[in-house]
Amino acid sequence: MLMDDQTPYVPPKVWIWNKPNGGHFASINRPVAGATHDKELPRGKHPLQLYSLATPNGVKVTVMLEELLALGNEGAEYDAWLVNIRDGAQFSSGFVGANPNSKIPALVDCSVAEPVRVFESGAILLYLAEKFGTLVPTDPALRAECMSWLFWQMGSAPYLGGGFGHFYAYAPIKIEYAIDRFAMEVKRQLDVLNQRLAISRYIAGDDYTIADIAIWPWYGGMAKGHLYEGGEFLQVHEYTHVIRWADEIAQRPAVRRGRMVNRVMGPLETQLHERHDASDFETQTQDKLQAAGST
Ligand SMILES: N[C@@H](CCC(=O)N[C@@H](CS)C(=O)NCC(=O)O)C(=O)O
Repeated sequence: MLMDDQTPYVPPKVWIWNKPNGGHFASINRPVAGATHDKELPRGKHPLQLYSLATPNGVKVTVMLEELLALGNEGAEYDAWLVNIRDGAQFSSGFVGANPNSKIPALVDCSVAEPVRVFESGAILLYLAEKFGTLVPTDPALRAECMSWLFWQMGSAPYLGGGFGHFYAYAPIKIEYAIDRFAMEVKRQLDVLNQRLAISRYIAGDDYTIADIAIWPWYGGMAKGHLYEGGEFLQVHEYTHVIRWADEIAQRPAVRRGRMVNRVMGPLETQLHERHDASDFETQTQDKLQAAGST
């Protein structure tokens, strides 16, 4: 690869963080972990406290919580607090306490005597599925299939987001080698899903599970051309079974609600910055539309 001055880059013996890299998230990337500032996390009235943002990883959890509520689990009532990662809110002392890895989503279960923190979206889905005894099969073979796809998603999505998305959409220079490498891998992953969904209604079998909830925001979003404006580039219309599955899931009322929570981009009627009550879906979005109309 050639740098701007056309000099081939030769890595030094020791990497030093001495310049901004110009990438989309350059201002929040650091090579060290831990808090940058003291700030406690807010806490609301519900058993579950979620600190998140409506990225694909965040949406997994809000969809899960809305599905649990739709199934009648009152204990799944939650406050969803907005963590604006572009402002570095993931580096507050409170957030680092909930997730030492400083990435949304993070959940704190306050329904137990000693609040339990859970981070990593896959771990949160599994924690909630086990807590409420639903959306994960109990039959060992079906459970193994569900777990396999859940962990497949957790291992695969970094190639889609951190690999393809980063180099195709966010990197300040277009590097053919990197884009080729990750476009190839993401197309292969989409084909894995397409072949699976050709023979199975849902990812883990006949029933909708946390495997669907984990995979849909990433690969459903990609197959529908919603991510990185990369739909045409990757010819995602070819993955017809993924599209059939993505469309079906998108129609679920809980999914429609869940994808709105902690959303700060897109049409105003799709944004619910914070969720503290089921009625917020109507009242807050109406308030926003009215405020926009009156300006
Ligand atoms: N493996 C993690 C990934 C979480 C993640 O990458 N979160 C991103 C947003 S999608 C984030 O918080 N980035 C902020 C940062 O990197 O500083 C999970 O699934 O929870």
